[in-house]
Amino acid sequence: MPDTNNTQKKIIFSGIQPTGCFTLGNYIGAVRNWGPLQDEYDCIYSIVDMHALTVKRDPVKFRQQTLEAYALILACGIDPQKSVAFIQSHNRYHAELNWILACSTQFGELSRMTQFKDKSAKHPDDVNAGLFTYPVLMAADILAYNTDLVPIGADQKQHLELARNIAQRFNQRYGEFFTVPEPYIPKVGAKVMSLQDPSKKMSKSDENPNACIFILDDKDTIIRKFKRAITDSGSEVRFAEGKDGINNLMTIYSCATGKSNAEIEAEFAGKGYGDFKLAVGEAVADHLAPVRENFARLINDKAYLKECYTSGAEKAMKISGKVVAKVYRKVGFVDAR
Ligand code: ATP
Ligand code: LTN
Repeated sequence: MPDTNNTQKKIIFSGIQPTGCFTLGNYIGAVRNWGPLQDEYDCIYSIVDMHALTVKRDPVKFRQQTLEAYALILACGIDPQKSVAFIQSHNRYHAELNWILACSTQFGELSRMTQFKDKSAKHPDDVNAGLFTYPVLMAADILAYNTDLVPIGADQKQHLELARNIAQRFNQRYGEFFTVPEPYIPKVGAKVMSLQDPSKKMSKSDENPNACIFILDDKDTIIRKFKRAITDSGSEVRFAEGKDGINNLMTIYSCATGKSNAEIEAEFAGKGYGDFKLAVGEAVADHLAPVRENFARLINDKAYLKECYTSGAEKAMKISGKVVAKVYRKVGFVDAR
């Protein structure tokens, strides 16, 4: 279990919102990289339900989605014995640190966040303060554990940069304290694009169901979605500037099979896009099959899930509680006892 005081290993923190089944983008860009890090680092992974509340949700469905997201990270290879795996709202220190950090964050810097601009344009009827201060809570998630590395997809780079700035500003104001975290972004697959519009990132909340692969989709559905994927008018399977659709499919195929672009080009030389799309669909479906099987087993074992997230929250509170207590002293709050 990670202990910020006496460990040699670097600390990893990452989170994912329980906003529905994970997409292939979430998986390739973030979650599938979490498991392999567990042996080398002290890893802390969270289902960030408080972040998900920035968009209106049906409470019954939201509770179910949070449990499913927790089961999904385990199905994707997070071992709750090796890592701290917990639900964000179970650890009140995130909200406490959020407030302190908000007081070291400028209105102007939050206004520049592209995710805020996109999401407020998408939900003009609910541009709530939580949506605006979302990145401060993300900084609190990360800094509460003195995290060294944060595995994320490319779209979260700006938020991570802000977390670094907040940490540095706090350190300047109150004396060196927070570790300034580094992003950990995969070289291949950091931004998986929509299958229907390869200029847009694949997103859980896309209205077009053919635009994204959900990691629990069955084999037929996966193959059908890839067959319908938008590609350019050419026919050669080759990674090239401007061929966003085929480049995206090659990236996905490479992540599912471990093959390089040169190997993929050789494999499909003389064959058309149709053959390639079918091969991508089959490779992805086979790659995801174990996740689907693990999930089916885990989601029916509510007692086990509860045991895991309860003990995860206990461990998370122990680590972050020490950090937040020190922060309270640093800013000058009177000791409570
Ligand atoms: P929503 O559509 O609900 O806003 P999302 O699909 O963008 O959600 P998040 O929960 O915000 O997913 O992201 C979880 C992780 O997945 C983050 O590290 C994020 O960078 C990564 N991620 C999300 N979409 C992609 C993508 N298309 N390609 C690569 N990584 C991605
Ligand atoms: N904002 C992230 C989710 C998230 C996160 C974090 C990721 C919340 N807190 C801390 C890494 C570290 C997103 O994917 N939208």
